[in-house]
Amino acid sequence: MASQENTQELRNLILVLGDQLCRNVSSLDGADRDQDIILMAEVSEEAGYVRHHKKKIAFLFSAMRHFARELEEDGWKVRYTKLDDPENSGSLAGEIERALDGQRFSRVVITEPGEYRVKSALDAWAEASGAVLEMRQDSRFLCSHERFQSWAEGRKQLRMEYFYREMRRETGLLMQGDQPEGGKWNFDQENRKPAKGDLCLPHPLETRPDAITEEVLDLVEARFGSHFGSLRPFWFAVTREGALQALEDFAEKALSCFGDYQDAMLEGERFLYHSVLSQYMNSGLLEPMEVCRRVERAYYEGDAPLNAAEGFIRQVIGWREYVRGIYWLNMPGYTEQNYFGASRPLPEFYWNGETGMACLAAAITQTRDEAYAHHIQRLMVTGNFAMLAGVDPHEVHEWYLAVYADAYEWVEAPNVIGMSQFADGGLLGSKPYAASGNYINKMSNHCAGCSYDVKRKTGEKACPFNSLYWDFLVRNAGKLRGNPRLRQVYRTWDRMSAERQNAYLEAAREVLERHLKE
Ligand code: FAD
Ligand code: DLZ
Ligand code: SF4
Repeated sequence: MASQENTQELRNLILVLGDQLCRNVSSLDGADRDQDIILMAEVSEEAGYVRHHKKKIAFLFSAMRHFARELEEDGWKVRYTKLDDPENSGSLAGEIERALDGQRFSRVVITEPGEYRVKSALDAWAEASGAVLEMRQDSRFLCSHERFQSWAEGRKQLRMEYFYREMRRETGLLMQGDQPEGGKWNFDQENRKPAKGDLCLPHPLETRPDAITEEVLDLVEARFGSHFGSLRPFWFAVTREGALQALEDFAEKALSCFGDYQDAMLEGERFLYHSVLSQYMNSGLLEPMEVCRRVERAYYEGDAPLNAAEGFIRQVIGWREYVRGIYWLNMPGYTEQNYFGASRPLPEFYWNGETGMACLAAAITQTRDEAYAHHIQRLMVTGNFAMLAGVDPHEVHEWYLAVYADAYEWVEAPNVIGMSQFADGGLLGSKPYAASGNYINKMSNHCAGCSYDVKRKTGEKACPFNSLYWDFLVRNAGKLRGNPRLRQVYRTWDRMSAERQNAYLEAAREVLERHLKE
């Protein structure tokens, strides 16, 4: 993509970030094809602020290049910097400076970046340079920062469920007048079925890499070869058209069972009935509302039951919007929170999957291969283990931010710091998502093939989650004992004999010694 500057006076320099690959992005509102220049840049600063999974970088660079090409074909002037352009300054601010150099723009326009880090850097650049920077709201989200702030104001607890109902009313999704379809807002009770090995499971739609993607794959191999993750086979869609096909495929093949098996895990099955659409929504290739409308249509056309359609829509207009609100309400500082004062390093096996714990090995190896794991793997396997083991939440946060193709801080941090590690002291949840091996055994078939025994509580063969669970509760009793939702759990602990209690704590000590070295 050649740069296309000319000497005539130009109006706006429009910076489109790698996760804003959407024709409806607000920075393009009112833009003029003849005068304005769209700037897109692959920069080492963004590729390197955490050591992203190779597939994540490849996905984004390829999607950026395809998007730039589509804009050009549509008559826009695009100035595109590739990572290996010799003149590449390595940073977004540097690329803006280079684009402005010698040109006469009246202002730089951008849609607000999703991450606080990038927003602050661009604000600081504008202040230092004296340039006019117009930062517009990101209209891809339903709920603005102001709206979330006013919803949150004065509430003791920020319950997602109430926020979600407002979003349902506002969008009219699955609504009959002012009443929810089916007479209930939430069908979660029906969405907790464990899966059995005999299910007929679809695979998310695979896209074959084209020449642009192949070039990017070579670049990523050369420049980021030491980063975590397998680069090939690479099958993500990298265009809007491809992402729309993936949505269609999900709606036709997987959605109908999405609800039933939403919380299930199966050895060897990486996707179950999940959509694998988050990387497309988070980068702009798909708009969340169009995804929800498609899912709603499947319900009204009789292709999906209500528990599936409602369950899916709740994740997108409920959880996704809600965690973004929480992020912006609590930044800066949110990612530094550490309610339990946890300080252990992240075990090495999070990077290589080499552990005898079958559930963790499955979640981590598929994360390595696919840059994907579904919600329950992230929450109840890798997240749960890290919290029980007392791993420093900032290290956990950096791991999640690096390893998933859909990871951007606005969505990752509330899910990790808040939901999975309880490091914010309970903004998102009324109690920590702590569980022993029993939960994993109920929701998966991993335990059957594990070198540990989920039924054993102590001893070398005992499932490590079992003793860690109690150790976590005892270690943090000062902070958790008063929690009404944990009263029963602490009662169970108090009723145990001192001998049994000590056996648990001793087993946890051994587990930590063994597994943090694994
Ligand atoms: P599906 O199961 O098909 O769900 C449909 C859609 O709902 C998803 O595509 C996503 O857009 C949305 N969604 C579901 N749950 C959540 C949630 N808790 N928060 C926000 N959106 C949600 N999601 C990310 O997009 N990026 C992340 O970096 C990320 N990190 C996470 C870390 C942890 C510890 C946990 C517990 C969850 C995290 N999630 C994250 C949320 C969720 O796990 C992923 O959105 C989901 O697994 C993506 O796969 P999918 O598209 O197949 O989702
Ligand atoms: C994640 C990412 C990566 C790996 N590389 C780039 C890039 O080179 N150029 C770019 O504009 N954006 C990239 N991104 C996405 C940004 O990190 C993202 O825009 C911010 O995290 C704000 O959400
Ligand atoms: Fe995971 Fe424990 Fe089951 Fe093994 S026995 S798969 S470690 S829950």
